[in-house]
Amino acid sequence: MADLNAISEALQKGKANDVKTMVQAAIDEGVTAREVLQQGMMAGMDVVGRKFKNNEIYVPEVLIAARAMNAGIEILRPLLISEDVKPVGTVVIGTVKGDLHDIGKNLVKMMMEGKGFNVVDLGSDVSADAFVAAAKENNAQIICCSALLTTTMTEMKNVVAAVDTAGMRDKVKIMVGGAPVTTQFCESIGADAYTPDAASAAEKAVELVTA
Ligand code: B1M
Repeated sequence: MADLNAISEALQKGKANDVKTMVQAAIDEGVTAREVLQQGMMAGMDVVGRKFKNNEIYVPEVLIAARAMNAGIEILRPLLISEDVKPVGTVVIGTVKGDLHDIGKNLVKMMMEGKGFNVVDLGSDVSADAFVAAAKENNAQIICCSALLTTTMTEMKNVVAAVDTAGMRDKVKIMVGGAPVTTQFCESIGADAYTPDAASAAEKAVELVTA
C-alpha cells in the first residue's frame, strides 16, 4: 500500500530518486496526484521548513530537499494538468524581486496551465518593471506575484504601482500569494485577489477572466 509518510521522509532527506520511485508507485496504486502532493511532499517540506527555522538544518539541506520536491513534481505535472481544456487567457507569473523561492510559484503555474491558461513564467527575483513589460508584450489579463519572505512581499506593492503608472490597471488583474501573504495585505496594497494555495489561485484566475 502507498506510504505517503515514506515520501515525506525521503523528501526530507533529499533522496530525489526514492521520491520519484515512491511517487510513481503511489500513482500506479491509484492515489491521486493531489493527495501525493499534499500528504506526501508538502508535508515533508513543512518539516524541512520547521527544522530550517530552528537551525536544525541549513541552506544546503533545504536545497537538496527542494530538488527532491521538484523531482516528484515532474511526475505529478501531467496528472495535475488536465488535458482537454481550451485556452482561457494569458497569465504572467513570477516570484518578486529579491525572492528566490520558486516551488510554490511553479505549482501555481502548473495549476493555471491545468485550467487552460497560457502561462508566461518569468522565474524568480522579478522586478516590478519586468512584470509590466511581460504583461504588455503578451497581452496578459492577469499578473501573478509570489513571495515567501516577509521582506520581499512588500515588493508586490511596487508591482501594483508599476501597472498603474503604465496605464494598464483597468486591463490587468493582479493576484498575490505565498506563505506570508494575507487577504488584508492584498487589500492594503490594492491588488485584486489573494489565494492561499495553487488550486484556489487557478480557480480564482478563471473567475477573474470570465467575470
Ligand atoms: Co527559504 N525561507 N529562505 N529557502 N524556505 C522560508 C520561506 C522560511 C519560512 C523558512 C523558515 O524560517 N521557517 C523563511 C522565511 C521567513 C519569513 O520571511 N517569514 C525562509 C528564509 C528566511 C530564507 C532565507 C532568507 C534564508 C537565509 O539565507 N538566511 C533565504 C532567502 C533567499 C531569497 O529568496 N532571497 C532562503 C532560501 C531558501 C532556499 C534557496 C534554500 C530554498 C528555496 C528553493 C527554491 O524555491 N527553489 C528555501 C526553501 C525551500 C524554504 C522552505 C523550507 C520551503 C518553501 C517551499 O518551497 N514550500 C520555507 C519554509 C516553509 O515554507 N515551510 C522557507 C513548499 C511550497 C509548495 O509552498 O511556496 O508556500 P509555498 O507555496 C504554496 C502557497 O504559499 C501558495 O501555493 C503553494 C501551495 O499550493 N502560493 C501562492 C505560493 N505562491 C502563490 C501565488 C499565488 C497564490 C498562491 O497567486 C499569485
